[in-house]
Amino acid sequence: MSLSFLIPFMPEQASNFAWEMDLFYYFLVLLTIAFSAAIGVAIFVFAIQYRRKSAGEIPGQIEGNMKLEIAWSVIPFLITLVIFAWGAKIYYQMYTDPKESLEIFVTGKQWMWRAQHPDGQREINALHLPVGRRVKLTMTSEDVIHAYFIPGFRSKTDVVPGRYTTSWFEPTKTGTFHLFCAEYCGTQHSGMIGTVTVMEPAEYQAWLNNTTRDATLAEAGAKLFAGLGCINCHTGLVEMRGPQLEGVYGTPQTLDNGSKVTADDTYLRESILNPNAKRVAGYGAVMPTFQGQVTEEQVVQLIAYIKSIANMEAKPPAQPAATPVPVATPMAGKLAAPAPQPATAAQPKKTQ
Ligand code: HEC
Ligand SMILES: [Cu+2]
Repeated sequence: MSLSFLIPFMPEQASNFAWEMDLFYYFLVLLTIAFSAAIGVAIFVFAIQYRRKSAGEIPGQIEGNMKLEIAWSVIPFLITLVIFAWGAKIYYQMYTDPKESLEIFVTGKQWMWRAQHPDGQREINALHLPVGRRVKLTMTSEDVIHAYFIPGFRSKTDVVPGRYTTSWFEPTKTGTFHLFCAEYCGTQHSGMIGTVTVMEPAEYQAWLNNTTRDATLAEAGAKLFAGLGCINCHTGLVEMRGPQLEGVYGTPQTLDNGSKVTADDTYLRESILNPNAKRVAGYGAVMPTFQGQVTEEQVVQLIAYIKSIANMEAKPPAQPAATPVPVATPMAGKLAAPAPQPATAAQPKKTQ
């Protein structure tokens, strides 16, 4: 349903949310006009009708009117409830992750937008998307608060340092659309703009194929996992100082204070950047912080790697063939423990 012909100032409706968002907006505008007009007219009518008609005139006392008072309390109350319920419904739909979606990671940084596609294609101040497919954005910032705003999609989400925010939409039209930063973020805020290009699925596939990529996010993460030495503590051997990370993603973790948290993106990010904030039960505070050593994009890659091994049983690194991305072997010589061997005892985490 398109109502854009009614109010020509709105941007093109290019996502699944756009028409309802616009309808809601028009509803609010019409409501505002109706009340403003009614109040304006009443002011004039009353001013004329109840003006003082002769000097010394004493107006009659008005003692109140129950029916009138109930009406002007209950009717606006019902109207505001409609605004609330409708607004909440739209909000709930927009911020509930769809089951199946194309997942894209976005990082904001003074003053540019970077995006990473699941297979590792990256772009700056641009976003290429297929039409008719649900897209979920997971976003974070390297510095200050930004906001990812695509007016054509009626989609605007804050991008906050230190946490992940998500939003989703389904582009319904091919074409190019504006991308803005909608949160004042410094001198060149107004230049933090780009284009969103929505293409037919086949064209999108061709774009993916023609865009250079070094590695998928998970592959890049696996490289970092070895390069940064995570592997020295996280290979799943009993002697290892850190917990095994296979099967961790999306599962509840018991912390040393007894509480439980789900290992989602935010938890994993914090585990890497501020490991002591939530310490896994049964382990010492030996993990160094990687704050300042990895960019947000690299954190995303590490998380993608940890996600990629989510469905795997923890295995001693003696069978690296079972890992999709072989990372375990090259660093084996660096292990502090004796020669890597299959685990023979229960993992420390399991003893809790
Ligand atoms: C010196 C050893 C060491 C290194 C190096 C290390 N970690 Fe850890 N890591 C630990 C220990 C010990 C824990 C458990 C205690 C805690 O939560 O801080 C842990 C916990 C974690 C957790 C939470 C796991 C869970 O089961 O909930 C994640 C995720 C993690 N590390 C990722 C990494 C990544 C990614 C790297 C490399 C960038 C890394 N670690 C480097 C020792 C290490
Ligand atoms: Cu910005």
